[in-house]
Amino acid sequence: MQAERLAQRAVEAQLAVAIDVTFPAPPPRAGSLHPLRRTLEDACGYFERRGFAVLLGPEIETEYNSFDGLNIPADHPAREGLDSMYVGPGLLLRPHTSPMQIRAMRANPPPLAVVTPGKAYRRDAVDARHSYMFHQIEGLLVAPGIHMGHLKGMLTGMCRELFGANQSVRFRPSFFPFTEPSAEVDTTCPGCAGRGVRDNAQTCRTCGGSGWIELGGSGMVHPNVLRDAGYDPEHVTGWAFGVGIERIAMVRHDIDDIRVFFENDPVVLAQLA
Ligand code: 2U9
Repeated sequence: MQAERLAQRAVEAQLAVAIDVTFPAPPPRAGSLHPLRRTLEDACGYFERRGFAVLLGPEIETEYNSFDGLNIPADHPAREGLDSMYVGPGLLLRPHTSPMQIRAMRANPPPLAVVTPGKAYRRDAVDARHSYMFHQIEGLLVAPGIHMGHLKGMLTGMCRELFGANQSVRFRPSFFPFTEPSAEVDTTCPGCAGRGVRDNAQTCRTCGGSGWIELGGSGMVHPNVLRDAGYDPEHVTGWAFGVGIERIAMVRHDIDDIRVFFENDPVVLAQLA
């Protein structure tokens, strides 16, 4: 009898605590885009708003789309198992997103304006600045009368979208089998506005004092590439570029170790929101 009374009192005591169900609940924690996703979407958005198609493609690609169609000769070192990761005869993890642009040219007549964002894979040891898997965005514009000035203008606009309105872009002569002429693409360092030194007169840690940061490569599409894709280099010309997304995100967020992007520590990522 005693125990029953005690149990009854315990229930009554619990019920006596009025639970105000109208009390506001704690707000749900807002998530945020991963910094790589946001950089990819910012870069793609710039081109999409100017009429470029954003094309995704297979990450396992043929050797033809990865090399031959890009004027990369059969004996080129990039084709070795040292640099690329093969998953079967003539099949590999794509070393860049360029194969999707080959597919786009073979499937569509000019004029063609595409960007191809996505993962690319290279046999690299992981350290603060390299990873065997990385993200890039490549762009391709093919039409009558396209020249390097158009390329410089679009890349300058992209850098102003990504890093701020005062950015400049410069070309440095280079070589890639798939473009002629070829040029490395630099933009003024956002960390020091191109001065090379910070306000405290210290050498800028983002650019090492040069005032410029390398973003990637570019050039006029090689005639062999156009021809292989069924285009006539006598009637159309094209520009192309490729930039690394981790590189851009590291500069935008002042990060010095690429592994931050892949460890997915929510505390760290929340600071990059
Ligand atoms: C076609 C024709 C030409 C794309 C290009 C580069 C130069 C380049 C790297 C920069 C950093 C890749 O992310 S990265 O490691 N890319 O330097 N890419 S020109 O040229 C093309 C692409 C497709 C049909």
